[in-house]
Amino acid sequence: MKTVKIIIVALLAIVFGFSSIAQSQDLSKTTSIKTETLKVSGNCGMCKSRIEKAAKLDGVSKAEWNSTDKTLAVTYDPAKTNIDQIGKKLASVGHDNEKAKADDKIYNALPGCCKYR
Ligand SMILES: [Cu+2]
Repeated sequence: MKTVKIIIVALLAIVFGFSSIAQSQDLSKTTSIKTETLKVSGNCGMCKSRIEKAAKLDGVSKAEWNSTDKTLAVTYDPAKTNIDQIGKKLASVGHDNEKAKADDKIYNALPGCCKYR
């Protein structure tokens, strides 16, 4: 009877041990995800969808541009991308930002309503 009890206790310890390891791994996963804001120039709804689409690089889980204060809130995995890369990508589709400036050629090709300069 005593050995049965010991076996049960040992099994419970193993089960709890594994679940706490799994939990700590989940925790480290979620804490490594970063959310940052970046100033990004733009005007209208078209700019908003262009900016948000361009910001969705691999590793970016969320991108939301606020047309009132011209900021982009971006949630990403720092192991896969970084804010400089996101800034460069936004400049490549015509939107000046804190990290990079759009080429005049690309900027001039934007629709009239999107000319923010
Ligand atoms: Cu626009």
